[in-house]
Amino acid sequence: MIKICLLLLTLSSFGVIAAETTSANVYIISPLNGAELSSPVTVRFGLSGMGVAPAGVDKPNTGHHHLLIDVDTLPDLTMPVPASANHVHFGGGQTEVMLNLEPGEHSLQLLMGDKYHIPHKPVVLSEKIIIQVK
Ligand SMILES: [Cu+2]
Repeated sequence: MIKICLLLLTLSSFGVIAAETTSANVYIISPLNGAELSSPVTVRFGLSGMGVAPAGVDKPNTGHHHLLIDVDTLPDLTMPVPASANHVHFGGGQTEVMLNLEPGEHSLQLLMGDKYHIPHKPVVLSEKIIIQVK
């Protein structure tokens, strides 16, 4: 009996470890890195390993997208993502946006945040892409 309990304990602790280390992945489906396009630009958000839920909704392993536009320095990842023209929240659970961008080079990067807009631990951050707007 003790052995069975130990086995169950071991299995459940493995379960917890697996859940914590399963890394979610956020990425920009389109546009592609290096794309040259005209404004408005439709940006589509991709996510695997976790779900999208609106801000304020308490559901495990979910979050909502934040689009960082022309952000060189990441915000403090222990605090709610700031809200500005360069830090756009999709607290409704949206997975795409149409952006009006000035001609020139722009960077785009996605950052997931939890129900309080705080980045997850470990952080779920996309690669930064660079696009050219004509
Ligand atoms: Cu947010």
